[in-house]
Amino acid sequence: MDCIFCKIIKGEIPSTKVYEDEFVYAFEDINPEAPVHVIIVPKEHIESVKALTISHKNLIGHLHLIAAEIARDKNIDETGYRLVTNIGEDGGQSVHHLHYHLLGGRQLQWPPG
Ligand code: D5M
Repeated sequence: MDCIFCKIIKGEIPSTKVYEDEFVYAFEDINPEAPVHVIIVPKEHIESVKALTISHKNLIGHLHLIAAEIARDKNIDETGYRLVTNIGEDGGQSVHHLHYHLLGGRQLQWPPG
């Protein structure tokens, strides 16, 4: 499958790994929008939140716990951070493998553009 994040997970495309376990892989965003910008993905190829089924319930809970752990490791959990996933064209999704952006280390603006 021609998916850039599947290739990153398999090590076919280099990445700066932040975290890995059986189900989840996290790496530094190639084009960071904040001092901390980590991409967190399930190893299973899932297109986006809209493709989730009840079978993914534990996986998504696990991924959120890992995101909070990475935020603690990056020392941004006291100041706060954002965990966001883009869905489809209007959502600004450019890579069609479910992923969460963990952003922090500066004051983030709301609403997003
Ligand atoms: O976000 C897709 C994100 O993926 C975007 O912030 C850039 C990042 N990206 C794309 N290719 C790479 C590689 N090769 N390494 C690290 N990060 C990458 P989206 O929500 O789909 O717009």
